[in-house]
Amino acid sequence: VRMEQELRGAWERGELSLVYQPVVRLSDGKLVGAEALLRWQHPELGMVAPSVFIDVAEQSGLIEVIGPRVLRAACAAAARWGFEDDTLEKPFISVNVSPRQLRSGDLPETVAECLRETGLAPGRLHLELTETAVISDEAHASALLSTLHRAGVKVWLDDFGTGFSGLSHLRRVPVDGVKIDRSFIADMLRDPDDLALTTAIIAMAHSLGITVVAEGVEQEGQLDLLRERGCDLAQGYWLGYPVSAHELNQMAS
Ligand code: G
Ligand code: G
Ligand code: MN
Ligand code: NA
Repeated sequence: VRMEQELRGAWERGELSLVYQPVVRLSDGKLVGAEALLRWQHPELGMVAPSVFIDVAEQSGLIEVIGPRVLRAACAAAARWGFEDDTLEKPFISVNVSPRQLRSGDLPETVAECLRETGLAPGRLHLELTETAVISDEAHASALLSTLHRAGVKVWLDDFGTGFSGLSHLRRVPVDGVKIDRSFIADMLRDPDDLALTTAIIAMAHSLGITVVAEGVEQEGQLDLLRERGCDLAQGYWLGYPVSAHELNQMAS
């Protein structure tokens, strides 16, 4: 309860901020996008882990206030990236959407509003939904995803592989990309099962025309193996830590 009270008003007090982690294309090593990650710097508690406070925000319903603000701030930052140079390929912005935001019904409207206000091209916005949230209510999720697609927004499944949704769900739920969960990437160099799973996800996704992102790449060996297996994009500490919007813009230009 204490944390919930602290979190209420944290945005107004300026304690919440966004950092942006680079996403790199494996074929040429170029930065092609970034994932927005929320940070909470509390005056006494210090840096509170997102895994802790996102959960509190989700349980308490506060996420329905914080979520749209995150979306707006991330779109506003991305709209400025590459602005100085028309010839540059402009990076996409990937924003995490929690299960509760997915269920709440006004997501398409919030998204449309943010795009209108910031002028960000819809195709540059990627929404990251967790695999488990999507498969737990497939009918609702499919309809919602179709609405978002009609608006030109891309949808990615986050933490892919952990929910065992597999091929059948990917066929029924229209997604543009999957992000292979970092637990698989962490062990792929020593655990043949994790390597086999990663390879299978890449092949399966590609057969459906879906882009594959590897998360949590921390070593060069992982990157080499992912490139060899045809993975499209990657992110992780080896490729770049989360940075400010300004720093990301400098990396992109
Ligand atoms: O750095 P990292 O510790 O930021 O993130 C931990 C978890 O918190 C991840 O599962 C990530 O998806 C989630 N997360 C980070 N930022 C946001 C956000 O803005 N909204 C939601 N819903 N989840 C986020
Ligand atoms: O579930 P979500 O993918 O949105 O999680 C993103 C989380 O992963 C963030 O907490 C981010 O800080 C963290 N992260 C990003 N790159 C790495 C990495 O290379 N290794 C580890 N362990 N965590 C990472
Ligand atoms: Mn994510
Ligand atoms: Na993830």
